[in-house]
Amino acid sequence: MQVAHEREAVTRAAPGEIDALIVGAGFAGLYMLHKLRELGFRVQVIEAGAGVGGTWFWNHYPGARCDIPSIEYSYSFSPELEREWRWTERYATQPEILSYLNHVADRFDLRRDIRFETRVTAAEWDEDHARWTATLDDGGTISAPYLILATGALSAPKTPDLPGLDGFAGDVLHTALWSDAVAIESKCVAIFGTGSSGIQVIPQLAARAAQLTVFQRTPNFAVPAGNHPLSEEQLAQAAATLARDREAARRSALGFFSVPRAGSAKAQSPAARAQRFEEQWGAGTTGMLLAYEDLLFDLESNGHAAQFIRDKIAAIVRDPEKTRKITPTGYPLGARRMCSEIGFYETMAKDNVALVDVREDPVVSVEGDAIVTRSGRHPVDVIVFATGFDACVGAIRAIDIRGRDNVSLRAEWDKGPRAYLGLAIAGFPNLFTITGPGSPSVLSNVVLSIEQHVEWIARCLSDLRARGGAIIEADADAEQSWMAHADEVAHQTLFPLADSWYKGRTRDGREVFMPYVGGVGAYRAKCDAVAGSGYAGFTIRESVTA
Ligand code: NA7
Repeated sequence: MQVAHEREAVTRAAPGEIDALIVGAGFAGLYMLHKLRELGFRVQVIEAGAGVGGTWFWNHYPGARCDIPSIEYSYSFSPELEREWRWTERYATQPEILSYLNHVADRFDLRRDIRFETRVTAAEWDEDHARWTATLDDGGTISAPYLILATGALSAPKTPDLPGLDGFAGDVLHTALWSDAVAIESKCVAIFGTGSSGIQVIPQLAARAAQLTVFQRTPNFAVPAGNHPLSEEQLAQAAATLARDREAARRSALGFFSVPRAGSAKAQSPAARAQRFEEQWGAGTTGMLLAYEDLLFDLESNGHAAQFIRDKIAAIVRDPEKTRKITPTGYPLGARRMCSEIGFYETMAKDNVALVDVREDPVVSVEGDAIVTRSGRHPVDVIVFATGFDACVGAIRAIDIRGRDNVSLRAEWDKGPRAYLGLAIAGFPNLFTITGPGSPSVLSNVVLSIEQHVEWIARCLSDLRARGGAIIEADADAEQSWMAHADEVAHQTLFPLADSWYKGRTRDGREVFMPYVGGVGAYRAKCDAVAGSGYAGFTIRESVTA
């Protein structure tokens, strides 16, 4: 009834016009489209890929898999969808997640409002007409009162600028832009990067290549993925408690079903600690971090957990030189993204796998058939970059966004990424960011965080529609206070002690910790309170066209 009533109140846009433009058709864009359409808005999605899925469309390197349990890393908005989809493994592979997203697109008939293989290159706010006009890479433009960036926090790939790379005669791949057409079998392969993607792809490459050379910059902590097929019994058990688990996750710190175990690592005896760590070692990606509730807050406790993992690494890798290079030191466990591994450390121990630490033996140049480091020459046929993303802000910065008075978002974010609640940016009216900087995003179960943002934005647009299509803009002082608060809560944890992609950097070198770590439950309560109060921290103006 409520939806039908809202449909009657649909906007005043002329036939063929749209109310909202969404950029991106990954988890965020698909649900945003569905939600707005359900509320009677006319929506157009622009997607660069040839299909839905966003990061899960592009990231199809061998071994790509989610490191959050599939049942948690899925939509909760439709109980029917939850009932009919059957995950086959605890941690879904990329093909399975992509099938899921394709199923969602079909089930909710989403494709008819998505324009594929089209990229938004620029977007400009027109104050006189209260609309955004986006420029597309096919030369067209499209305009709408509201612009929603569902561009993903990990979707703008980064490639290092190695001297001589252009002259390399072999194949070059990036894990985020994979091509199965490149032959790996019996080749000499080089891989740069040992983050989540590198750690997943390395065992797959080593099994097929004649020789694999891993160029590592910073060693990461990796724990056994603990993956397994999901039995009927396990699925039934999960289904029985799903609604309750989802609700608890929404109110939790990180948005997961599992929560940290009580107690402090440093307060326990070495024997009790070792036993608890052993129990958590096989408990999946977050297992070790959930061993004690103080691990992300107390350096001494954290040190015990870190040492436990270092000992495990040494026992698997054995070769003393490789162990020395691959063992993470100098930053707290969990302060950089925890990686989950299936056979990574065993692979690194193999004879056909070499490890170059580029911090002690830097790359000098790339030649036609080799990578030359200070200490020698490494012949290679294929170079794989597992060098990650311009995280949290890269995909937004890739669009030339101009707000009020033609202010450039890129130039503004050069002074430091900022967004009020990670949802809206002062100076950029009627623009929304899903999982933007200053929201839990990558330091939470991101699907849960996406759903929360989509639902908040949908509520906001409905409220604005009820006011005749009003204009909303974040206030600069509210935004500044929010970012200061986000920084303050980050500094109550150990996260700032590591150099990581969670941090953005300003032009003058200041660090900005981008994800909000004050807890997804507290964050949700804040967002709900803001909306409930009539959007405190925002200015709402009547539309000039009203
Ligand atoms: P990450 O986690 O950003 O990892 C990128 C890796 O590439 C990391 O180890 C980098 O080292 C390394 N890197 C970057 N440049 C170089 C050079 N020049 N030489 C050697 N190594 C380099 O990206 P992923 O794709 O693995 O994972 C991103 C997220 O996607 C992940 O958390 C999942 O949620 C999915 P650095 O640490 O910068 O020293």
